[in-house]
Amino acid sequence: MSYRAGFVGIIGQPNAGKSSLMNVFVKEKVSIVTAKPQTTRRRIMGVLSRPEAQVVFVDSPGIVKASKGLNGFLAQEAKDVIEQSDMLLVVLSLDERSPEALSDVLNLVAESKKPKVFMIHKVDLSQFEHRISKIKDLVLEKFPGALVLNFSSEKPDAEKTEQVFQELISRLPESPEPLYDVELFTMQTTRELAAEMVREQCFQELHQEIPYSLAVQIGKYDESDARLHKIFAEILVAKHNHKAIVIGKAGSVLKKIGTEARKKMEDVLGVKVYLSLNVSVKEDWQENPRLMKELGYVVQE
Ligand SMILES: Nc1nc2c(ncn2[C@@H]2O[C@H](COP(=O)(O)OP(=O)(O)OP(=O)(O)O)[C@@H](O)[C@H]2O)c(=O)[nH]1
Ligand SMILES: [Mg+2]
Repeated sequence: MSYRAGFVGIIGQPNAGKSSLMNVFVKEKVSIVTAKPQTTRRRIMGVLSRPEAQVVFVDSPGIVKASKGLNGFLAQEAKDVIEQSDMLLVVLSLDERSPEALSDVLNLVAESKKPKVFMIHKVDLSQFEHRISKIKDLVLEKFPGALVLNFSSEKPDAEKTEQVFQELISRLPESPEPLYDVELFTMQTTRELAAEMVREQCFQELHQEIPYSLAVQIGKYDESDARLHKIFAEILVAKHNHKAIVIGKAGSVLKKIGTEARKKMEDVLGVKVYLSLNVSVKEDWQENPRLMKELGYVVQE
């Protein structure tokens, strides 16, 4: 078989396990994962290179309906991933209670003629086993003859993973060479990875609307000592009263976020990390196109 390479857009509802799935295939923690929906905010690429093929997974924000603000950006980002990928991996989770949410995903991908593989995800959740055939019927009704695979990223099985991989590469275009350096597993810079690790920890430690309305920016990133990266990160919150909550009593919450994020960075970056965190208020940044742009959530004005 000739060499193949291309972009596989991972599309699904919020919390369907898209980022977890990509991390399983890439065998690295490329994209952050939390129990809360809307964790992923922009496309994240993860690369799997093998002698016969290179698969560039493109993780995307879960599908939401919105046209403005941060949610508008998330919706647009998912649409752009559909448009710019060579094929789609459509993730339908067993723990999604709403049939409408599944239909929304199917309707959105139906607008694209690109090759598609459907995946019923989280099949380790045996209490929802009865939903497997229902979801499969829903897919086949709309996409007769489509390939529908079952998968669990929580308990990935090597044989199943290989099967999915083979199904994906058989639908990718032939390519004279890899698209990216075969040593790379993500296109994110260390700064971007570090910011995401802080955001992941914020999602884990904070509740209600706070994680959804914060952003993380890396100020200084000092790698002059190759064994100890010094990282200065700013957590931007949207409201004055959020600042005290993120800091916590005597700084306890911020300290926990910092300690855990630092450990994750050390794991992923493979170096010791000194992490300094600061919290500041940028009022309602997620409604403000200029501030959103500054934070990397690029929006058309
Ligand atoms: N039981 C089970 N849980 C899973 C599986 N895959 C992911 N999860 C959990 O589902 C939750 C959401 O996972 P993510 O990978 O962040 O989901 P996502 O689709 O990227 O979510 P957004 O980025 O918010 O759209 C996390 O708590 C994961 O641990 C799976 O195969 N089985
Ligand atoms: Mg995600």
